[in-house]
Amino acid sequence: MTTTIDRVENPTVDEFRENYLSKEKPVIITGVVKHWPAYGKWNPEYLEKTYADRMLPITAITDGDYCSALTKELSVRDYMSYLNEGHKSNTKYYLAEQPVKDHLPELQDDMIIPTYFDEREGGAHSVFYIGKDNFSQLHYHEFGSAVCSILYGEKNFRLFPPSESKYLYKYPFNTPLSNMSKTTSLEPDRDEFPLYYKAKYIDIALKEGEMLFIPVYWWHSIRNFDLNIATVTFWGRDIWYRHPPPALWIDYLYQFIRGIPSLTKTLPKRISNQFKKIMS
Ligand SMILES: O=C(O)CCC(=O)C(=O)O
Repeated sequence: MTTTIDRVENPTVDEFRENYLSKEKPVIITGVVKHWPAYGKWNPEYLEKTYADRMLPITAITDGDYCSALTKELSVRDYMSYLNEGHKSNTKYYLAEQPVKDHLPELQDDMIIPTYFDEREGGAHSVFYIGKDNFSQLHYHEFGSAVCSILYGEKNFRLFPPSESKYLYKYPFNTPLSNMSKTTSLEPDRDEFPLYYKAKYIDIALKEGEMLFIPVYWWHSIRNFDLNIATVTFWGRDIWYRHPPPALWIDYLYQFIRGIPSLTKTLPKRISNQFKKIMS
């Protein structure tokens, strides 16, 4: 079942915090990214011309399964030709989730970190994505909020509220993939994943110059059709950010209980280190 999302032009920090951040409600923000130096500058020709020989880690995703993806190094030139040529293979190359400051630090100042969030939300870091004709597997962020900003082209998001978690075939909590769904497409097999088709979702075509606020615990998967360039800025801390939504409580309780044995092993050492520090 599809639901809708607000599209708001340049909201003030107070409007954003009151209407969206505090309610953990996604929104499309317009009129902000268009003022970044990156807007109108970051495009495939510019990147290829300026950084042709720069090597980038490219993720190779087979059959939409992000969880078992491999990484290989390609130059900007080779990656752009791969995208331009168009390939029919089940393995798709994707420049995904790479820190801008590590790979193209010259571009770091072209982005403006929005002031909607502050240090209570944790530190911010930005990564970039350049892709075409591929899919990013359904997942949520448990450590904080994120915004996705489109500098070139268009990206298609499917967002599911946290309340729909029961339909989304989450990997179990005792695995490193516990924030991911086992589904690997927008239309997973109906016999294998029947509940998926009961979930409410929002489909969004996020356009050039727009920014999407993705609240903590909201599930999202992404379909890229034509070539696009985007950044995602994450805020977060290394600990759980807000209490998990009721739909995930049982899973989180299970994870907590499983963690107790390792906590009892490390706790005495931590206390004794602290004690030594105080006494020295
Ligand atoms: O754009 C993508 O492919 C993935 C973005 C994403 O999943 C995220 O922002 O967490």
